[in-house]
Amino acid sequence: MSTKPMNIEEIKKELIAKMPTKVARKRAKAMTPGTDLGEAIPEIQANVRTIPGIITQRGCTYAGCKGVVLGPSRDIVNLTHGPIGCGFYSWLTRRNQTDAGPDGENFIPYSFSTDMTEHDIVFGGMKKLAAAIQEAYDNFHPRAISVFSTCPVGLIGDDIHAVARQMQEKLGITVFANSCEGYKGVSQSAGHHIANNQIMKHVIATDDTPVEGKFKVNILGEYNIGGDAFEIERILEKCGFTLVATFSGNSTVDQFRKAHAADLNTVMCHRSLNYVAEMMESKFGIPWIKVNFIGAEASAKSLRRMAAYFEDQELIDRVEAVIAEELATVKAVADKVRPRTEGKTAMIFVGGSRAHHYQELFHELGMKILGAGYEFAHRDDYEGRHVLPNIKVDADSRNIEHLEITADATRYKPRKSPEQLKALNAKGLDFEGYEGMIEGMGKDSMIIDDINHYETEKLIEMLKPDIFCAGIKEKYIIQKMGIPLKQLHNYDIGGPYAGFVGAINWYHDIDRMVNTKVWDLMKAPWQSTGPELEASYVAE
Ligand code: CFM
Repeated sequence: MSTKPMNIEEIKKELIAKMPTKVARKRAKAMTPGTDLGEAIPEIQANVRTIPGIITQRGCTYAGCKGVVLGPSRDIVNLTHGPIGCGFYSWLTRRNQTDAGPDGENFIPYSFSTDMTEHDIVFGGMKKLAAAIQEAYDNFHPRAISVFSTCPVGLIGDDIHAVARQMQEKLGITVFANSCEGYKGVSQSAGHHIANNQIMKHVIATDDTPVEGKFKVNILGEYNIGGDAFEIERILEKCGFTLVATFSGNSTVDQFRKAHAADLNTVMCHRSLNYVAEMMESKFGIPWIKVNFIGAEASAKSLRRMAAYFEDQELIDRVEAVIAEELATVKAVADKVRPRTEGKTAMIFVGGSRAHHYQELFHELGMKILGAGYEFAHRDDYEGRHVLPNIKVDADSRNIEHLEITADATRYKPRKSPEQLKALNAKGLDFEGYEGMIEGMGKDSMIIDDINHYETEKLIEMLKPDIFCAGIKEKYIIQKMGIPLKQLHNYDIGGPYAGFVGAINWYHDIDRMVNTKVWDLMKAPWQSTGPELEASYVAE
């Protein structure tokens, strides 16, 4: 299939044509064309409630807090306080990987839950929670335990923070709780914020042991899906950076405790960890820059920016040598694959950052993005961080605690003077900057926030992309329409896709997916001309 001429306004009209007037008006605000570079960026509606009855791709606040931000830490016992379903469905499905490390501590394969039942809902679950924390401690002797509340816990009012405080005192390890009831925000995005707050309050900077290393960095918002963090760790080590902590792929609680020893915070997923980045800047004086290790060119660019920050010629040279070596291997593969992928088309509707990041990898294959959107990102992830002051704080956002952070009395140490920051800025290091998705996507691309199943099907009917990227909830519906779907949450069984090795993996996987003949041969059940089984109700 080739690129069809598109008129975005017509597509938009068609998408909302059959919706009730009020719904159509609201959905129209969540749709916009992309822009060409340098053009004015249109406003898009984001981070507002999904219209009831619409089948959204979104997840819940508990998912964002437990599943996304804290779940990937390997030596914290992450305990779900709630009925068993929440713990069960957040168990290993995201494919965040871990290396058990020399201490062998790795709780990722377990699912910890208090398994609340009707009895606990009626009489309260605090005793059960205390007993579960004790049991986890007795069995595993973890360094830290983190508790996550699910919807019923919020409804009955269990004081999970009081239980955490009591158990911390009793056990002498870090125990903290997250009030991340699924309904608390409009999506998982609220859960990110809650987790950021609790990590900041209870873990970061609780160990002042010095960290050796010349060029110390943290990675914020990298979760080691399909082994991405392993590849990034490999590259950083080869370049000579010291990785103090990753939030939170393949991480340990000790790393979090010492994270304030880093001299630069690099933000991979802006949506899920921007709060910690900002708070660490205010509290410890650590500047942050946005990076992207999805895409070979993007990885090279990120490494160059990180090296530029440290202003050390030896580091800069070493980074250039690594980039040259790695890109040569990547390019050899890209040259082979590209003739088969050039001109093909893709759509990416996922999450709060990958729908933007993965455009890089498609461009490296010469593919065009017809449509993209986030599930739960905010306007700044679309329009750029400069819109932050103009974003209306509604009741749903106000529902999530905003921590007022001031400089730490003893640990605040600005890493660069204002003059140095200014000089680096002039060299292209935009501190605390993120340009968002819309800029440069092109006028002929469609951007839709919180896309629903109906709009997805309509969009596919109209534009017939060669591949669609989303998640498991969309996968088989879209594949029944004859379009291959690549899961960008858990990568199906693939990955890593980050860094240079990841780019090569991606080229091969996408080549296979867009060039297989199977989708043309396949007929949906209702298109079958073969014998058909018929049945009728006995009661008729
Ligand atoms: Fe950040 Fe993520 Fe994403 Fe996200 Fe997620 Fe994810 Fe995602 Mo699924 S933290 S916003 S809440 S990059 S789990 S690793 S893939 S929706 S685009």
